[in-house]
Amino acid sequence: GMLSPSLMCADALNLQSEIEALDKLGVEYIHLDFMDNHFVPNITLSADLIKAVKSVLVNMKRDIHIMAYQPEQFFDRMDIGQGDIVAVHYEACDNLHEVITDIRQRGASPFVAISPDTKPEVLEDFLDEIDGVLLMTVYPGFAGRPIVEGSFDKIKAVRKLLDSRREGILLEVDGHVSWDLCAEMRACGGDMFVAGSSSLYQKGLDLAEAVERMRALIS
Ligand code: S6P
Ligand code: MG
Repeated sequence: GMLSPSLMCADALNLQSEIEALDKLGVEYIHLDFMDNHFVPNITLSADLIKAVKSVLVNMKRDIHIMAYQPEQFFDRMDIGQGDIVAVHYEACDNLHEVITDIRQRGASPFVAISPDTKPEVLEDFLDEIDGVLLMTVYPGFAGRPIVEGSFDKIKAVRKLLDSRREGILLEVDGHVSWDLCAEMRACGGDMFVAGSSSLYQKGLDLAEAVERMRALIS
């Protein structure tokens, strides 16, 4: 599986060095949470910051998770383009097909995100147009939340749905991907794992060692 450490869990006063360290360790993605204090009751990284991240990346790719209504209004400000993953919420868009097309036309990879109370079947209409699904295993808005009950079964159900359509649609698991749970999440069929306060960003860990340990668990 691939790693996508969550920047909102990194040291907010040292974001550049945190990003560069992950990039040097060969981490695949940097997970960038954008919130509008409306779709979810919080604000984290700004669109300008998400744009600025681009300038320090070498091999790592942006994995942008937009928890906002009308996500398309932020695409220009984030400078969405080639190499980016952009996940927009099913619950936040009433024109989801158009939003997906917009992401694709910018050269980026569209993902659809679903919150814990949303059934996997809603994805069926979009599977031919997207490169992946972001499955929330906590209620979105905050780091450090407990896993939602039934999440393992939901990962399996989404995996089955994706595979029944075609090979290669990615399944990203976001929320409480902890040391204890990540291997099981991988076994259930996850491809990409958002690592936050319940794993890589626990206090006092050496980042290189933590990345190695996490890689072994999700391999
Ligand atoms: C939550 C956000 C997530 C968090 C992640 C943090 O709204 O979408 O990406 O950053 O869940 O990880 P943890 O281990 O604290 O849940
Ligand atoms: Mg996220």
